[in-house]
Amino acid sequence: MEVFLQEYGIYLGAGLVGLTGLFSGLFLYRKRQAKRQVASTMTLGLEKTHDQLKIRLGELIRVSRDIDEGVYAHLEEVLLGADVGVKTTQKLLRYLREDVTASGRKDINLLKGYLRTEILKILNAHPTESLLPKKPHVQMIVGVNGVGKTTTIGKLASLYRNNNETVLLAAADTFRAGAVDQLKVWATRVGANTLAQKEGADPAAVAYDAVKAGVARDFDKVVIDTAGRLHTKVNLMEELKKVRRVIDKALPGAPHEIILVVDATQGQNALHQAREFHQALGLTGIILTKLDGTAKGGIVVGILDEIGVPIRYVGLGERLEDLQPFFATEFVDALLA
Ligand SMILES: Nc1nc2c(ncn2[C@@H]2O[C@H](COP(=O)(O)OP(=O)(O)O)[C@@H](O)[C@H]2O)c(=O)[nH]1
Ligand SMILES: [Mg+2]
Repeated sequence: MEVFLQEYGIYLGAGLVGLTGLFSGLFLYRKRQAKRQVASTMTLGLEKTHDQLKIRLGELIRVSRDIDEGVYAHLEEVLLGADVGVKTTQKLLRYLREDVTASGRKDINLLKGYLRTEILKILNAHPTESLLPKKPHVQMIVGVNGVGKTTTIGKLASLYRNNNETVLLAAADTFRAGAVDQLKVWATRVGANTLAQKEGADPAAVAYDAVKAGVARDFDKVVIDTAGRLHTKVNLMEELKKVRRVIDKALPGAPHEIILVVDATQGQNALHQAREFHQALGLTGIILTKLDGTAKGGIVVGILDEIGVPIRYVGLGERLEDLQPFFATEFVDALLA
């Protein structure tokens, strides 16, 4: 009997612990859901980077009194850890030292405020120029395989459609199996048109036809998807330059934008890609995707600073609405809040 009671007691205890766990789990889940409903897409998309920065800066602030040499050294580690990159980290630290010296205010509690100002200084150095509207407005989207070009084109088309613009998507990635169909699925989903030839067709010919069709049928936007990799013997950059030349033949002055898509989870590799594509093609904008999948969102600051090309949009998830225009202030606030 005693053994039975003991065992019963154990089960009861375990049951209670389990129930409490279940309820507190449910409570935390509901709380998180509520937070998600009020937070902006930017805040949610940058959650990983934000949380990491919050922990590491929080520790630094807790154990320090003034912004001193030790703080600069730690901050350097934190920024490098968020993939801001060596050059841009040095620049941020230099700005910070200058501001701290100039103001004479070293209280550690001012650190985040200083950081916000210095990051904004860098982000605002390369603003997006407003473009004169062209009809059709032709955008050529470039980038290596798997970074999110086709998905991003689908999301861009959705934004344009919401704005009541007519959109023609050109499937000039004729190399990758399934790329044409993937683009068509997006087009159907958002109410855009596509122009495609069969797999293996000449990408420049597809782009040419699309721009001609865009002019003839009076589309507002023509967005050209391109390949990220070709047969090894074909040089990607040379092929993309050819596509660009042919677009200009179809409509002098086009493409009006050449936008590079890079994957933020690739870190410093994304920076190398940006440098290479910019050298070859002269980029007008950059879109950074998959920021939701990394704690290294500092790459945004590094890329903007080192390449000097404006960030146009950021990809913060796989849903249609997860492509957001990039605004420096909103970005920094989501990062440091
Ligand atoms: N989590 C996340 N995934 C993304 C984002 N953008 C694209 N992807 C995913 O990246 C993968 C490759 O995308 P795709 O558009 O085919 O790349 P492409 O080869 O450059 O055309 C797909 O699974 C997309 O859903 C983003 O912002 N966040
Ligand atoms: Mg693709």
